[in-house]
Amino acid sequence: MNTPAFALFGAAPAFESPLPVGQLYFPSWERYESAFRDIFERQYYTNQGPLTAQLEARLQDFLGVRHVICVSNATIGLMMAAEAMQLRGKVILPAFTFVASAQSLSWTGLEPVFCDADASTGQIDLAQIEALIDDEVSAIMGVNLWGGACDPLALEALAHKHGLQLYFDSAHAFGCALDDRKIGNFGQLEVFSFHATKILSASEGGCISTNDDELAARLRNIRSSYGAGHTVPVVKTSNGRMSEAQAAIALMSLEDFPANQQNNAAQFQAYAEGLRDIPGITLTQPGGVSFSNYQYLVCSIDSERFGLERDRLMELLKAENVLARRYFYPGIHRCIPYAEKFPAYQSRLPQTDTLCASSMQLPIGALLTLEDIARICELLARAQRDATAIEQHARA
Ligand code: T4K
Repeated sequence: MNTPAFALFGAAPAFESPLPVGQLYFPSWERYESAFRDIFERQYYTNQGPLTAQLEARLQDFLGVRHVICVSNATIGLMMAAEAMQLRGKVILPAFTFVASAQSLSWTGLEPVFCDADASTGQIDLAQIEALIDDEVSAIMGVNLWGGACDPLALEALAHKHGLQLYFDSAHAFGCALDDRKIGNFGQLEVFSFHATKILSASEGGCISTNDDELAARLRNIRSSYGAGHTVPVVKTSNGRMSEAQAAIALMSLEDFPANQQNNAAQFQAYAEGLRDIPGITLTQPGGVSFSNYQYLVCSIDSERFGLERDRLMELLKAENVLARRYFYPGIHRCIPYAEKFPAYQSRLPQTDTLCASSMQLPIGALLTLEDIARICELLARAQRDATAIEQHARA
């Protein structure tokens, strides 16, 4: 049998340099230089400087929300949120999310209660939440995944019915909207990530949005151990301050958001067309929103129909310099410390386990062209056609 013509078996890789997943939209050097020269001239580097204040005002306008509190990253934003909301006992959240969602609870002394995911959307399975509610549960953390949303209106109704607090990890959902309401306006508050891999980037960073004045005041005091805004009683303070350098990058990124969203949408469409006729690959549409940021390109691999296991396919792509990732893997219920602490979840979250075993993210964002996407899709089509030979050679 001929050796399949893939880099895994010695052929030249399809791409000269690695194509990572992650948005990685950054401004030009000239724009950096000018923004950073201003910071240098002001000699004011952090703690609610003029750029951070400007960013908060612009984000409030953009999201249509009363308060935006910028933070140094979304993980600390989630920790601050749990503290400001004065949560107690247990919090329900999906197991199919980034480990930071659950770790924020562990840091604040709360116990995560893991809910299974909907197999087709990846979002929390709303039908399974009610069975998890008991007297110790004080809140639900919805997670808006992959440029889609987890039905925040239904979650609001559910939380209201049971007298629970509700907030959202919206790390993936900046700029998304549900009709005329932007993500950022649901529940008591929402937390966004401005990591470099997100559509709105501060390199590292994030923000909390809320329409609740009291919560906003508490969040501002928790964020800075030496105060910004008027003083309200809070038990714990932290350092979640955003630096002026982060704010400068985020301001430029916010300006670029419309163009970057359009670029993502065009790339997503190109993938949709290129993957449509390949057996065994299903593209996950960002559901639950009327406007998506198309920040992630997620597909699921049916190994029977495709002919290769997801992980073999990723190995093949990596050799071609296409750095596909398996977000999320494993489900949080299988991560330290939760696997040991709560072993009962191992058999209770079958849809999360299936998603972790089958989903794969492909590159989308600043570093790709539509031609690159056509080549990636062509690679995948060829991998599917040559699946038997690939498997035989990989095992040899
Ligand atoms: N909730 C959810 C649902 C989340 O997904 C996340 C984070 C959070 C909460 C917490 O948000 P933050 O505290 O991070 O603000 C990434 C990101 O670190 C993380 O933000 C993200 N979600 C998570 C899903 O993925 P990594 O370790 O996979 O990213 P990293 O740094 O390896 O970057 C991906 C690829 O991009 C690599 O191949 C290298 C490339 N890259 C990356 C950076 C940062 C570059 O070429 N240049 C760069 O500057 O975690």
